[in-house]
Amino acid sequence: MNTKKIAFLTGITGQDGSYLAELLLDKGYVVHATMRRASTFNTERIEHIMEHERLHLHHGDITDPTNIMRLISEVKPDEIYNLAAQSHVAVSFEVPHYTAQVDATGTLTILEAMRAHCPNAKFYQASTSELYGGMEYNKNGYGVYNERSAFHPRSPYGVAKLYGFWIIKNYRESYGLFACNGILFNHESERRGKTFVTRKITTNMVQVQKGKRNVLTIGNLDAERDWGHAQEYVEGMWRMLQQDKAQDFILATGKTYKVRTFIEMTAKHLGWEIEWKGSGVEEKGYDKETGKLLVEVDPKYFRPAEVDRLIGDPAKAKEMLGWEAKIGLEELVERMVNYDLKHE
Ligand code: NAP
Ligand code: G4F
Repeated sequence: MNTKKIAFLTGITGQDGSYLAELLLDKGYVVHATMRRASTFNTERIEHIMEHERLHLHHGDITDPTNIMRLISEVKPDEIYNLAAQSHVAVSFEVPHYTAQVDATGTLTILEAMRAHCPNAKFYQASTSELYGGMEYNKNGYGVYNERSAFHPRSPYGVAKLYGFWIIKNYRESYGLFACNGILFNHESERRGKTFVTRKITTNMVQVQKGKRNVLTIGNLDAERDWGHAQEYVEGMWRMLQQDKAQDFILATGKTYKVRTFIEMTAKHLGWEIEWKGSGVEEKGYDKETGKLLVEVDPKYFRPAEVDRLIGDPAKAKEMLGWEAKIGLEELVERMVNYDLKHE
């Protein structure tokens, strides 16, 4: 397929941005993407496509309206993907104001640039299951979230993204812009940042096995997440922009697992069987066979308010986009562990 469409992408150096850039280049797009100036190299995830003839990298920051206005007025994209964010929930409690500038106002800046310079473009906003907050119960326990579920964000990150969600909807309703929210549940990969729980578990446990670290130190073992593979989710983002009408969609697997289950599965791939002893902050995980301490809890990783459980209903995406997650947790863990065994 050779569309010669022009895409404008923020957040290309992140996990999702790197997969999305690959997908768009494969589909024949000309891709203009912003990256931040950093004192060290921040292009590890895109090294393999940096020299691509249809990829154009620009210095950019979505907290700088003049920068975004200028870039969008020059590029005049057909499709805009706003993936840039201060995306770490725990960090958002420490830098709430900055998180709001990037995740809330930054979204508005791009919408305003689109309204002024390319009102017929299509806009994808990286929205999140953090909008829901994991507080909804039904008679069977926790609810499964769909596109009509109520929001109750539990962090400055979630609240900032809620602004992003509503400003997208507002510009759609007010100005007729094609702008849609992808409400994505957690998606991970070999490229996931190493401070998110899944990649922290796989890298740290591999390091323990190689004798480079003593133990995995973790926070809430009982939080539950609906984890898919990021590479599949960027395909869903693209499909949302190929529709005739802008709408919001959930992408999720429809299954949820505890953090402790992710640890147990990682351990299994490394030849260990975890035996848990103690409870609360005293809980520890040992290798059943040797008694070696593998996991301990440190309350410094607890959050001021926690999202206990997330599970999404991807039915609308399946029906209207023909999208569904195929990679289950077992395969996700296996891919991440195998990658980290080679690279850690
Ligand atoms: P990520 O790995 O943390 O990547 C975030 C990207 O945003 C990086 O390229 C980062 O640049 C860039 N960025 C941060 N602040 C910026 C700013 N002020 N101006 C311009 N760029 C900035 O996140 P991800 O996992 O790929 O997630 C992509 C998007 O989806 C984010 O908006 C996230 O909130 C959202 N989301 C993610 C998930 C998930 O499970 N992964 C689920 C739902 C929603 P540097 O490399 O320079 O830091
Ligand atoms: O991996 P996490 O940091 O991801 P979280 O908070 O779910 O946020 C991610 O997914 C969201 C979609 O739902 C995105 F919008 C967001 O940008 C990001 O990509 O934490 C997952 C769970 C939490 O309940 C956390 O308390 O794991 C728990 N956890 C337990 N120990 C830990 C740790 N999380 C981290 N990061 N580090 C720990 O040591």
